Amino acid sequence: MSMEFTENQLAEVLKKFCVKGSIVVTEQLKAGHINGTYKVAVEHEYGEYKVYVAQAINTYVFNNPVQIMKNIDAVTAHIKKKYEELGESSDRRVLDFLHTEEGKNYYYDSDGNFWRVYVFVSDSTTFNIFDDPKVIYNAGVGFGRFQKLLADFPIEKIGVTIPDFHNTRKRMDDFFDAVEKDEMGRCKDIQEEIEFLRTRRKTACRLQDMLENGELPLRVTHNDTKCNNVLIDNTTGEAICVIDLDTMMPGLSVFDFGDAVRFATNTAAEDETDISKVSVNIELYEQFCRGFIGELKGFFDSVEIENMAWGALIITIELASRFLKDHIEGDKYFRIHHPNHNLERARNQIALAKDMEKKFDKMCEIVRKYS
Ligand code: GN1
Ligand code: MG
Repeated sequence: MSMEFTENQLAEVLKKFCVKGSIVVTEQLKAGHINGTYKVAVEHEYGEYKVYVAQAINTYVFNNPVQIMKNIDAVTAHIKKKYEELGESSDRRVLDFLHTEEGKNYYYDSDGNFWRVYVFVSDSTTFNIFDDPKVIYNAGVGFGRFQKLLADFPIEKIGVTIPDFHNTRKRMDDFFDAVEKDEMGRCKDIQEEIEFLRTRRKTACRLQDMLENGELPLRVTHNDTKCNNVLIDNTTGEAICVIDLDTMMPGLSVFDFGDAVRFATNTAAEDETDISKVSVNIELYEQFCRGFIGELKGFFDSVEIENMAWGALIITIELASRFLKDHIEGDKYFRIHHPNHNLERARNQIALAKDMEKKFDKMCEIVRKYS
């Protein structure tokens, strides 16, 4: 589905969310692979400027967007309350969603697009590549604090927005079903990658098995902790606020840890095609552990601690399978910017998983050091 919109469409959306004034700058934010995201600066009366983020939800991926907005409402209200209880300001530290005249935090436009708008957090940046140990430490603290703030959020109050999102057994089954069907005839050229996933299929189920056996606890988790989902303060370099709350669901803490590690400790971008550049930067990994696990000292069960590094490896294998499946099926899920983009992403994740396998003992040791 197209996630490109014109300035006129954005103006109509902002009007619905009661924003008065005229758009002066529009910038499409392209880091996410799913939703359509625009940063819009508006000039209000008396020359005052305000910046918003308008997002069209990809309803091919999220077929119950109203549930997403309900979850977001509950989660952001909870975080605000927590800061109040701590006697701290929640200003800039939690996303502030606008409401329509009817009091809703979403709006369906005349073409059926599902929109939401929030206030852009001023003086903040997101990183797609991490090279500064301080910043990655702070990102770890940011995700850790987020988990802590939600520790007493009632799990039954959060609805499932994508069923089986990190059910890796199902992900693997779906992948091999797609290989079987081979609807675009692309499998003949990717035998090596398919073989890699075949040999890791059993490993990939480890944490799902543990969840089903009751060995790992279900928690309220973010499930998409790519480190570009934590806003970093331009001045202090500290984490301000966690964003992209669409996949907030009951899940495994080890995957929140793992997905952050997968993205931020990669020495190359997620779609770098020169895979000799792809590896886990252990120094950055250590800083993330120090931030995330250090912030949550005493919070995790010992089984979770023992399985953190597994979370990183398995989420990387899972994402490789998701990118490759989408390539096999004709790129319907992840937005691509050129042909074979999903294949390139999958190869990158496979290289990363292989490097994690090599460094696995060290990765476990570092987690233990900070727990
Ligand atoms: C997607 O939208 P974005 O880029 O934050 C995906 C994640 C993947 C990620 C890989 C809902 O996240 O699961 O890990 O791409 N989100 C969804 O870059 O599928
Ligand atoms: Mg996302």
